[in-house]
Amino acid sequence: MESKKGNFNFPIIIIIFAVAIGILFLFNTPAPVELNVEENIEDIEEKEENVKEEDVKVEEIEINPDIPVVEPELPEIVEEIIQEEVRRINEDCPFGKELRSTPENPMTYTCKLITLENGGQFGDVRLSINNGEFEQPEIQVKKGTTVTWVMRDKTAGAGGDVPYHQVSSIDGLFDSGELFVSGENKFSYVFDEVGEFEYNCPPHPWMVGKIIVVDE
Ligand SMILES: [Cu+2]
Repeated sequence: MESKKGNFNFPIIIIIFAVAIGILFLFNTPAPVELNVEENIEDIEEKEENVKEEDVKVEEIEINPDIPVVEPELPEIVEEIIQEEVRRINEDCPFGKELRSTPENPMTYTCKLITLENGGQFGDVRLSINNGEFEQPEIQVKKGTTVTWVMRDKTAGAGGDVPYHQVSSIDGLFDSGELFVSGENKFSYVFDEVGEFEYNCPPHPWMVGKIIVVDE
């Protein structure tokens, strides 16, 4: 019985050894899933390092005052087109122009308004005085034209200034006296001689104008 028992136990011991070795082998071999996790962690760490490097670069650009900011310039040909347009506008508006620059159309303009009394049949030209200036400071008219200045400046007299404007010929040919915004607010003069006739507003020396009279 003993020998049989010994013979019977030997293969069982071999099997137990084999199982034990197998278990040890399994425990020593890392699972494929664990390997992938380690690789993923390394990838994430690398990406984080890249992101940190980019952040540092952006901060350097923001705080570095030595890097010049280059403003875009208009191409030379565009500048020439604009200057040509300005010349054309000046020719179109012999009595002056008002430029209005808008983002949609940078060259919008209107010619300054000179209204002709009686539809212009009698050659009468009406000019306005407003906003502390002669609004049509230089005009050209035909001989025999009546020019009428209309005082429209409601702000005259503000800040201790005089409450009127005046149309006074430099050569002493005409003088409107004090023109107030209400009451007698017009002054007319007939230009019967060819020539250039300058005038100003005595209380406001910066207000100047000129009437150029030409032959019919
Ligand atoms: Cu004045």
